[in-house]
Amino acid sequence: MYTLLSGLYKYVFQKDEYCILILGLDNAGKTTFLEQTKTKFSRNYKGMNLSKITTTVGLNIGTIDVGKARLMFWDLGGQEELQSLWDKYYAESHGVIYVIDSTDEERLGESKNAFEKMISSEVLEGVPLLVLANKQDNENCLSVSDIKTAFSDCAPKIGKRDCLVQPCCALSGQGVNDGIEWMVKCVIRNIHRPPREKDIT
Ligand SMILES: Nc1nc2c(ncn2[C@@H]2O[C@H](COP(=O)(O)OP(=O)(O)OP(=O)(O)O)[C@@H](O)[C@H]2O)c(=O)[nH]1
Ligand SMILES: [Mg+2]
Repeated sequence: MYTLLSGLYKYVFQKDEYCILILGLDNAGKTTFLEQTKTKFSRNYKGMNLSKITTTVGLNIGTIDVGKARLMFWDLGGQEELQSLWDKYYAESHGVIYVIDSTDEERLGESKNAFEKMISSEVLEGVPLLVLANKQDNENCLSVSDIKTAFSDCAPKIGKRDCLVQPCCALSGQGVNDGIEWMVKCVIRNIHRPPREKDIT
């Protein structure tokens, strides 16, 4: 009886856990996005004042539950000297959210280089990629289509893995739900894909 009840309890309440990396250049809006995500998806989370967020040295961690999935986020610092730490987390990750500052055309090339280096890692092969075109509240920002064009030569390296470029405003929360829901769907699908299919992609 105990076994039956504990099995039922686990079936109903146990979550499948997925680790999601949040990467991108410094000032892209990664920590703001994480805070906004926690506020939107955690019932009792009292969000911090977004204007008080300062540059990340090291990492921020956050967890949310979406249905039967538990997402554990690792938001890493994006400054140049911290980017060398990103790959230490690749082996553990089930998904990557890459944040781009759509108002910073000057650093778009730098962001593309960091993105290209990240997706070139064999360890991340097949892992779903959510690219956030952040700061869409600025009327002079680059559009999703501008960003896709600027990143177009990354396409062969992205290969067949799931990839979505999502317009977003981390400050207001616009695009956050859509992005997270897409990521949940993809990580679940990816983990249940037969290994042979994963090898091919
Ligand atoms: N206008 C606007 N500003 C934003 C948005 N998202 C973030 N910011 C601002 O961008 C700045 C940097 O945000 P952070 O979240 O600290 O950026 P980060 O990517 O975590 O930076 P590092 O920790 O240094 O890697 C802050 O001043 C934010 O308020 C957005 O959607 N719109
Ligand atoms: Mg940060």
